Amino acid sequence: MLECAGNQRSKFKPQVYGEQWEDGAISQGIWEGVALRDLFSAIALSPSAQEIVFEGWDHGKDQSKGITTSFKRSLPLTKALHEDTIIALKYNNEPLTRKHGAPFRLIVPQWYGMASVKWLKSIVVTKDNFSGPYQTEDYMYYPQSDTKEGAFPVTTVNVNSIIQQPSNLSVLRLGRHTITGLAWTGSGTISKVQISFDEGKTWNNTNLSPITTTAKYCWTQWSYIWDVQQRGEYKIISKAIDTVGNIQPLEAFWNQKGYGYNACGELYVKVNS
Ligand SMILES: Nc1nc2c(c(=O)[nH]1)N[C@H]1C(S)=C(S)[C@@H](COP(=O)(O)O)O[C@H]1N2
Ligand SMILES: [Mo]
Repeated sequence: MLECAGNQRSKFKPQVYGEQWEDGAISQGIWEGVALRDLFSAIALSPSAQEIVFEGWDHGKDQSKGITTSFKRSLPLTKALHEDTIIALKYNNEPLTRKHGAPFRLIVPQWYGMASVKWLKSIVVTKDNFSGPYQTEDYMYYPQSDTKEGAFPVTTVNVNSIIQQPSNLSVLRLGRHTITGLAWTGSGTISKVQISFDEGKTWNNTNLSPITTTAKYCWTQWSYIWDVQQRGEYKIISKAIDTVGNIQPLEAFWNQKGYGYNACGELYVKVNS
């Protein structure tokens, strides 16, 4: 699973500037390649090594500074040498295409998409903390609206869920309906998804699709059979909980650049005949 840190940005209140993503800045597929850890086992890393810096081939002019910059980000050694941090060569059992980052792409499980640098040009080990703009200006949470106070970097994917079916604002008949959706997290796996029909006062457990041992870092599909016997307008909300104990909040953590939105999924339906 690969999710842009700006996914669902359009839902922040107050609204924030930037690409107005709804639910769609997320994808899932099979990434295959060489573990960085294996690459580096063939090379002796200096004990003073701190971080590994990854640079993509894409570049452009930074309007405000008038200089050419490339997409470049670092990972701390622990994350870079995680067993599933890979240099991907294949996607969904086929050679990586240009769109997906060919010829080589870093894939960093459990972190938001910005960490998975496409079109790799260089990999450099440093003894310092790298501080390029894509990890000190962008991809930072700024909790205040007009200052940089309290800033911290965007890393791990937040626990999250959305409702996929029925679609928002649809009109349903009385009787049984299957409510379905997805849940995902960057910490452990999803342990529970619950839905509420009363703004979160009471919660009902949903059925989770079984977690396979072969596929890691996937979203979980969930479903709930809803037998509705009363006409009316309903607001349905979904809440995911992961094995590390993270609980999806009713309200997202507001930040200036609109990263990491993870308020409970919500859906409005009308039941009328
Ligand atoms: N070289 C390079 N890699 C990059 C980016 C970029 O602009 N340049 N964008 C990042 C961001 S913000 C995201 S969300 C993902 C998007 O991956 P996708 O294009 O495969 O969906 O790529 C990441 N890797
Ligand atoms: Mo992104």
